[in-house]
Amino acid sequence: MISAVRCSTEVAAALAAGRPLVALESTITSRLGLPAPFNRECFDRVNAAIRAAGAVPAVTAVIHGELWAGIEPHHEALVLGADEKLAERDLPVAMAATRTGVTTVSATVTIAGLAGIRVFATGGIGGVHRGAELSFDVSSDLGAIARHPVIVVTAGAKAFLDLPKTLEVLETLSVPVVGYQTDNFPAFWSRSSGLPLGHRVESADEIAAIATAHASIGWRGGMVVANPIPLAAEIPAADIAGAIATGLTEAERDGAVGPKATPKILAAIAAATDSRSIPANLALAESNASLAGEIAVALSKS
Ligand code: PSU
Ligand code: MN
Repeated sequence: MISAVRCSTEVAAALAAGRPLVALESTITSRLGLPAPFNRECFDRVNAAIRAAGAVPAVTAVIHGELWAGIEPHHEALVLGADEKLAERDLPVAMAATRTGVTTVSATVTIAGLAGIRVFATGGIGGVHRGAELSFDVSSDLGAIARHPVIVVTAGAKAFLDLPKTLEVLETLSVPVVGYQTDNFPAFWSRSSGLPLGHRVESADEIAAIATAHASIGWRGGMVVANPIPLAAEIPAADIAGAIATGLTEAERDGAVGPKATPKILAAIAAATDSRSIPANLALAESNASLAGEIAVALSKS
């Protein structure tokens, strides 16, 4: 194990024993991702879903300048309450300044890759923002997924992004994208964006086989498993479209650009849907955690 990453007692033991592990990001379970008390509910549900699948959860965070893969129980309040969002490029700065912060998808795949954790569950990855042809706002999540050998389980990408361009950039970066029991790229709150995917898989075993083949051809990058939100929790695309438009307008009005854009848009969409977006967000995160746990178990047997 690389010394730049500290592991919780439980995660260190699981790594040493070759047990299945699933990394988790900490931005979604901070107030930047979900309002209290739903951030704690999300934290508890994703951790429980991974355990129920037979894997060990490894929440990633930066605590007093140290990168952690798996946090100790006494860190939980600090991590749930932290409000500095750290992407991959922020890690060295936060380390040198001994700061505490929550990890985005890009920071999480970095830490998971260093620790040797091969599966990661998030809610929805960042991607190409609408209007990126002018703003150049393309999440560093995409490049990080391409460079770190971690399977990312995600409910597509957040529907306020430009999903066709997000898929194009993933193609440019040679990131495999497979639909889990779906032919279409999911749109976070909705099961389908209507955008077809090239590859569909039916089981965690198939995903493990693809990851193993991927590594065998020397590629040291990750892949995306697109897992649609459970049907019962879905908000149909037509119902969420107005809230997305409101969220984007409010973020623009308030000048929320760069890393501040995503938290602002998510909060505005929650307000515009009378908080209906929140149970959907919790359900998709839990479903992704459960599938990630199954994939980790399948990988540990292969
Ligand atoms: N999905 C959510 N809530 C979130 C995020 C994703 O439901 O808060 C976070 C993730 O941590 C993701 C980040 O990596 O937003 C992307 O931010 P940006 O667009 O600034 O790269
Ligand atoms: Mn950005």
